[in-house]
Amino acid sequence: MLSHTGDLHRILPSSESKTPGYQSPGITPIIASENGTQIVNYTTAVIAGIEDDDSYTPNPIEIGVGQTIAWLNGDTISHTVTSGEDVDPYEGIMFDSGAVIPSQYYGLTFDAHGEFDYYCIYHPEMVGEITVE
Ligand SMILES: [Cu+2]
Repeated sequence: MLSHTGDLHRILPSSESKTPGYQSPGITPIIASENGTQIVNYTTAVIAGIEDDDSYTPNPIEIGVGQTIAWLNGDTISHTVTSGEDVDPYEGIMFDSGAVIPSQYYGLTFDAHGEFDYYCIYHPEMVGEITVE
């Protein structure tokens, strides 16, 4: 569903420049915005693997306007967080993480109300939904 009208910012995890490695559950990731500002208030979601609508947990993800979601790839293979769905000609237009490798984070901040479907380009059966209240 394309009901989004506001700005959407891609958040770059600061760990992108470091050697990827396993992060134990409970370790707080450092998520930084494009201008380098550290995001301290975010909701963590997990990319669990190829599990249909349980692939991303929680599902749906419910957040408020202005809040950030940080997806952690908890699987052993790469996945994406891509707007839309497999047959949608607009897929990936609003956001597209590219390959998120295992143990790495991808973050997005949502500045407007809306409902957003997303999926994994590599495994289109992996689907999730974001609700911004
Ligand atoms: Cu995938």
